[in-house]
Amino acid sequence: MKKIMITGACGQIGSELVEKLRVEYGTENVLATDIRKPVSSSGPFEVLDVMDAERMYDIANAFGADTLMHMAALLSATAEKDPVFAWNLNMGGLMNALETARKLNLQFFTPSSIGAFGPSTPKDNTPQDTLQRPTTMYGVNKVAGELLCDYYYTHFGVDTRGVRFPGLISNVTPPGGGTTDYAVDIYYQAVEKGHYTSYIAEGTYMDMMYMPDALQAIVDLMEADSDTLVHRNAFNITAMSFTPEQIAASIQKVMPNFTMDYDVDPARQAIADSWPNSLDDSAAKAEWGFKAAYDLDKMTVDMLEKLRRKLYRTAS
Ligand code: AKB
Repeated sequence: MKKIMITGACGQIGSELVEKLRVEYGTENVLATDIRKPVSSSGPFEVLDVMDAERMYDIANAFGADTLMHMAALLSATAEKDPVFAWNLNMGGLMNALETARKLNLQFFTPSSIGAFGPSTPKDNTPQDTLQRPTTMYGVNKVAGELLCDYYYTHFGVDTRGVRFPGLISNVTPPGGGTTDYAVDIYYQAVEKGHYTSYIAEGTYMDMMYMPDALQAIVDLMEADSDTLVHRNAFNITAMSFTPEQIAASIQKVMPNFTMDYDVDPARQAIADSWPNSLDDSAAKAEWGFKAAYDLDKMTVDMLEKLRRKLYRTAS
């Protein structure tokens, strides 16, 4: 039976991951932790600042965890505003989590990102193994994190695993401080205002994925037979790649009156321009059977339906 501890459990991925894992493995077997207390919690919860190595170890030990999923991190746009803090939090938190995993012999997951690539990386069908010279602090953190996880596997035998997530789109917890967040905002604004002003320029391709596919990918990778994994910590995965005008066109199939214009944010556009247009995820498919269920139009239909229900319920 798995006993899973999650850091950053109130964040965009963490909040939904906790619920999914509680369904899969039982509520009492999934311990959520975060620096802030949630308004309500469906199971065990502890307040944890990931910079506090001793408390992280103590909580994992007392819970009897056999798995640690380290999700706490600053995203790309926020990291760029305070790079020193981003380095300290993203790398310090990861180091504390890896040390906890090493000392307690835990299986370990932490996400990398398309942000681990840079302008010199091949942009189309970006290979699994390729040039990684990112120009953002977030990217520097992600590359260092991938290498650190490899190191803990090769030197200490910690069962580290991870994926390079594209932009994640969800109707539950909004993201905070990412470059790909426009692809979430657009659905909220479509439902609330029928119009969206994009901070990402026309023609900018980025990889994306609907949250249910991202959560399933985590479960599948963690359940995969260790012997089949060659890359372990940094699998390219993707479900779709689109531009702002393509996601707008997808929304217009459901809401013909939806309109979009542009007010490009140079800071986030520069980050987007440094990232791939589309990833090659053949290694993830071959090594642990990764498969995404949602393409752009299927995701759009589901997002708009769920958001209409959610926003209507909130308003009433
Ligand atoms: C971000 O935009 O920073 C994240 C990511 C792609 O890692 N969504």
